[in-house]
Amino acid sequence: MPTPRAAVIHDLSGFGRCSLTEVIPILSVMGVQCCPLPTAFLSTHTGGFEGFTFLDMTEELPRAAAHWKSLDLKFQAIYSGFLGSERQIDIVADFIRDFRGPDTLVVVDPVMGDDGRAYQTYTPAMCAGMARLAELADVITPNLTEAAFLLGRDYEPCSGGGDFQRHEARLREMAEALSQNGKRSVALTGASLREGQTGAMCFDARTGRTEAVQAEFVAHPLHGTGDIFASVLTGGLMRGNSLEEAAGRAVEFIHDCAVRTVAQGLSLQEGVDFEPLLGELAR
Ligand code: PXL
Repeated sequence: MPTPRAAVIHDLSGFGRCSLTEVIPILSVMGVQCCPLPTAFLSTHTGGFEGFTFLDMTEELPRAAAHWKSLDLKFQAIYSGFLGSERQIDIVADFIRDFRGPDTLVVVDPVMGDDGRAYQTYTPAMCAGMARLAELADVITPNLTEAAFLLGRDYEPCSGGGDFQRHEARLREMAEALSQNGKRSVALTGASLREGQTGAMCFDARTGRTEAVQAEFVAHPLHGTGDIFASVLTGGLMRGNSLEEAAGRAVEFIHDCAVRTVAQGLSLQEGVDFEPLLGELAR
């Protein structure tokens, strides 16, 4: 069988482990050929570093896409993440329309923010555009902040309150609302159903079912886990896993990486120390 191929539209941040520095090794070890279209080159990610450089690649994206079109390249998956400008919303939407085949899996990770706030480089217009882009997806992977932005609701964190029954009902309702009447699958990340656990609330458009996937988690914020989640999920779906299986794998992998990272006492900005554990994903 030929190696399946994914076009990945995400940024390249030199230091701090996120986006393409996570997506490429993860997809590769899962047996997927990753073809990156970098939306921007940054010296570091934007979460907690000051003075990072930012090279906007907006002009380059349609040029690279046109070249790929002239080569008649086909992709089994198109996966988008962090975008570098408002104009990139339409460019990525055009890319999806141009390259999507009948069996292409389109994953939009609507990267916009965390902890109730947009990332430094995201404008309100970009966030509104991300909601339009997400409409083209088969699967979306928002965190709770991004889900609130997409639904036009106030952000409500999972922690606190202690009423986990209410949390669970709320997370289920959010995942289903994000599916737009069951049209697309949703893996809502950062969904905690019990103290000391976190994971994802998944609505699977194929089955119409909503299921939670959880793992025990050390209470410690880590950078770049959302990109790992969406990458492992995409790799799993491309291998034929169900949404729940693929999300389960992603949550388990992040759990193992988080334990390792916390044990080493790495700073939050350095991201998740995932490289030594990549072999787990090869199986
Ligand atoms: O992990 C999401 C992400 C991706 N890319 C860049 C970021 C962030 C989050 O801060 O800054 C550049």
